[in-house]
Amino acid sequence: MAMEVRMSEATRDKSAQPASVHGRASVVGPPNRPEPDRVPEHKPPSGPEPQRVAGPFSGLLVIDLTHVLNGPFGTTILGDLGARVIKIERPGHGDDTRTFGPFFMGQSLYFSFVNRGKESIALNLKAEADRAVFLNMVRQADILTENFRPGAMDRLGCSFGELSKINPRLIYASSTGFGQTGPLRTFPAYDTIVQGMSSLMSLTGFPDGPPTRVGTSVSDLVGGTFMFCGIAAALYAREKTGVGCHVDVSMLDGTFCFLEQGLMHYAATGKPAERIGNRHPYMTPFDTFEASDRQFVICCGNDHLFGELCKAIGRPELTVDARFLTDPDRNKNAAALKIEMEVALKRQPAEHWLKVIHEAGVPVGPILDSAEAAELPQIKARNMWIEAGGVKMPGNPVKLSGYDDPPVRAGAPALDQHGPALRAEFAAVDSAGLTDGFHLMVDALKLNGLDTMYGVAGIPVTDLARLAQAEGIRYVGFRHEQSAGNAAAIAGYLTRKPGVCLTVSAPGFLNGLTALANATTNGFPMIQISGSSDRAKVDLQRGAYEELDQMNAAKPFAKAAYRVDRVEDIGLGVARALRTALSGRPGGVYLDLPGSVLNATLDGRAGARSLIRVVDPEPRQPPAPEAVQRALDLLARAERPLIVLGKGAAYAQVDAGIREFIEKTGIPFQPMSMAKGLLPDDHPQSTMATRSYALANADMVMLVGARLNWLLAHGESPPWSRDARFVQLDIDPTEIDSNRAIDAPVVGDIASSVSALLAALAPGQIKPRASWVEALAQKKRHNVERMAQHLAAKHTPMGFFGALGAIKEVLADKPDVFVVNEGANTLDLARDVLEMRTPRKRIDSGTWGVMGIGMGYAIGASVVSGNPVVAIEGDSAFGFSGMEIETICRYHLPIVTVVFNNGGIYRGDGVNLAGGADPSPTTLMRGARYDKLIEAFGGASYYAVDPPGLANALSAALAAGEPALIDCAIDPSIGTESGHIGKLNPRSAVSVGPHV
Ligand code: TPW
Ligand code: MG
Repeated sequence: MAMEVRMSEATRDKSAQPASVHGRASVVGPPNRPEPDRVPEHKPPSGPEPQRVAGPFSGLLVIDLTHVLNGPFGTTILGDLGARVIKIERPGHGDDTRTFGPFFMGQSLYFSFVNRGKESIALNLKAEADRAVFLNMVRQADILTENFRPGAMDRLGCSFGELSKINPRLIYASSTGFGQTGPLRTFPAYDTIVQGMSSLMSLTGFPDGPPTRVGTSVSDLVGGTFMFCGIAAALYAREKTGVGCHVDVSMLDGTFCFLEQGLMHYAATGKPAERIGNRHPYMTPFDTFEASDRQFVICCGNDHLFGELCKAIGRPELTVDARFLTDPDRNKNAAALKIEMEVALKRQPAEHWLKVIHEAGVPVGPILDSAEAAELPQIKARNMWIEAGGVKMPGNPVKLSGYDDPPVRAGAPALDQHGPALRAEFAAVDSAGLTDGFHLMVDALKLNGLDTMYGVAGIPVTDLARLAQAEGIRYVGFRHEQSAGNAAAIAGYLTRKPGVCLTVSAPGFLNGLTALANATTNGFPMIQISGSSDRAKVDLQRGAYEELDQMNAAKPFAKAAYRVDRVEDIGLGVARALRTALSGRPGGVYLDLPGSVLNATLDGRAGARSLIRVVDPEPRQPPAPEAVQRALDLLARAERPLIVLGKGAAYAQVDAGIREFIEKTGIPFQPMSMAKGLLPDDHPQSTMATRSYALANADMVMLVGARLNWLLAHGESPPWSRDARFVQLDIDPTEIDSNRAIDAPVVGDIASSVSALLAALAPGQIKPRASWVEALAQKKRHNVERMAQHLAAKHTPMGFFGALGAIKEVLADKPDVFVVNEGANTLDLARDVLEMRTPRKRIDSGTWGVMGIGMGYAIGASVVSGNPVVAIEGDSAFGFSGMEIETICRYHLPIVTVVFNNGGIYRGDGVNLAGGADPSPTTLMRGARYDKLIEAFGGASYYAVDPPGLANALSAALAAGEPALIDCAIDPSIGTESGHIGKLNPRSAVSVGPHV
């Protein structure tokens, strides 16, 4: 105590905190300020994590199953001394203390104080895949700690006996309330229970007050401390014996042996000791004393010091007082002595006495509150009030010469923060510590958050699909690879994470390749992973099973094609595929995996090291400031500006920014098909209902993530004005001037470009002419009225408009429903009729106008979102992927397929010009009942012949939330050949007979 005071004064001048320790006012430097009544998500600090500290325990691996306080306190010391501590927590909830206050910077300080520097993984030890990871950790661990009630670990099959079988060197430490043996072994224990039961509570407090709990959870902490001691001892023993042992410590044992004189008294007299306040039972004066302002402590251990003390406080006569001559005398008359001393002490403040008594050589010390203690220069000098993860907390109490004791340490982890990395590191290895290509592939995907796979199983990827599913990747098995690929592609579009499609060699690969090519064309991130045959045979064309040079076949159809030729390159292959698929303009990447690589083995640790977690796979690419300025200057000069929103704008997921730009500038906008809903279709600035007028008359066009390809007539006149000028926002510089001169290219990712435009936009800088806005509005009113008439048509058989009018009504109050759409008339008319209100809910044939995407897209959208899907399919379009309704039923997906059944491609009344029995090239089966198909798989079937019937069927199907198919009988004679793009359809110059 005396030393402490001297140190605090000696360091006062040098200290950045100009503090005396004796007054609250001197306490500077903010403590962690609690944020009351909130249970926030634990946010780990950003920035690089401080490295684990090197210490005497560096190299030791601790699996920490402890929770709450006692065990975590002990394992924190292990970590402070260099051990690597992996905290295993319950999935979803984690350590109970994560929800305990006080909170600071989004973290529970209760949790952070005793879990700093640890790694966290959420594992369910009852689930096979998690258990495999756990057992692999056990195989490699030095120490396992747990503080469950005895029996709990046994029930999990994780007793010391069981685990030491797979790792005899394992030190297994159990820290419990009452220990592994004895009648109370399974009793629940909390600190206060143990303080009471150990008698500590009866020894604490003043004689005239009730038994009192010590002001911290000392019984808990004692358990953790002794656990640490036990582990240290067991480590030393293991050096000699080569085997680990079971460390069994208890809070009660630990507290009991801390009772010191409480038990001495009982041992000597047979009577319990009594609580005596702050006094020492055998030394006097050794107590708290009252100065004029506050209490402080004097500890006087012998007669000589007593003499010095009396002189120092100006009461030398007390030394000759018969009541106080010897220590036993003073013990007997402690109360009287205290009164005599306080007569003097109360005349001066504590600060005065601390100095005077200390100078007399008598141990003396202040009584600080916790804020003062934390700011004590001595605490600082010893690195005992450190920073970890941005919060203040007590440091490492065990100092060792030759080892660093840094004042800034790694913080406590968020729940499962290190889960993906740890799962990869402790990937399944066999008993010889080997892993293989299958496992590495699964681990590489999981490490990068690729958690779903769409595919068709078979040689050589069956085990890959099986293992992926076992390891927690969702595997969705399809009937045809093209649909699996389409599902992966749309998943990529919706989530900005590449969708993964798994195919078998040669034919399966080729089936999937269509989807990969389509994804690339549409800018959807996707990875097709395909097994392939033995390279040695394929390359010499020796006729291998499913022989095909797949990588080279894929190249022209994908953004990139890679092959993994060595098992140790799997991590690299996945990393390259992921980054290529996502960065720049997203697209499809092919990854070739020869069967021989999948079943090649590798040392488990080397395998784990070979995996790569891709950092920032989709880096922002902000546009040049001058490009942004040029675009704004140009737009400011426009009289009749128009914004065209493309799929790229929808993909960017900067919906609010795009809306803000459009609304701030007042520029009318035209959404491309899949950008519908980015702003609601009924937005006053939408030109949906007056597209041709808008295109023909705009004098300035701003393309946002929309390419000037065939879908926009290559920017040519007509439909565009010859004099229109163009601004184009695109990630890919080669899109600029691809069809027409672009006056202001803004090359960058859409998110960055939109925010740069918003930041540079001056209020009122851009303003379309009122006459332009009014002309558009007028045209719109006219067209909307005309459309309403079409939609109200209730012919039987139904026309397209009648059917779509019914669907439009049912979907009007269901903005979360995805609309998937393909066909010719079915596609074109549904696009115009069905209003979209939320972004990325309309998915259709896209850039290629491809048929066959319907069921795959519907399944992908449903799997990633869980939302209901309505797939509106031409009868021809449906046929391309119709078998996937079995997939839909097998996975119970809430997808309602509506087949617009007009008996053919475009229409159902085609004529065989040869007059033979065969149907015409555009004819499909008359009167087919597609609803019967889904009955085979237990789905709900409906047959609708008029708009009210269709509306009822759709409402019922959506309400059920189950797979359903509605066959919708459409007049076979009203379709237009090629729908809205008939002009792209070459017609024979020499008549081939009557056209319909
Ligand atoms: C992979 C050519 C464009 S539209 C269409 C075909 C076959 C079908 C139109 O008939 P549907 O619609 O679906 O019954 P509707 O309402 O007009 O009767 N193969 C592929 N993609 C395309 N685009 C085609 C063929 C095509
Ligand atoms: Mg049709």
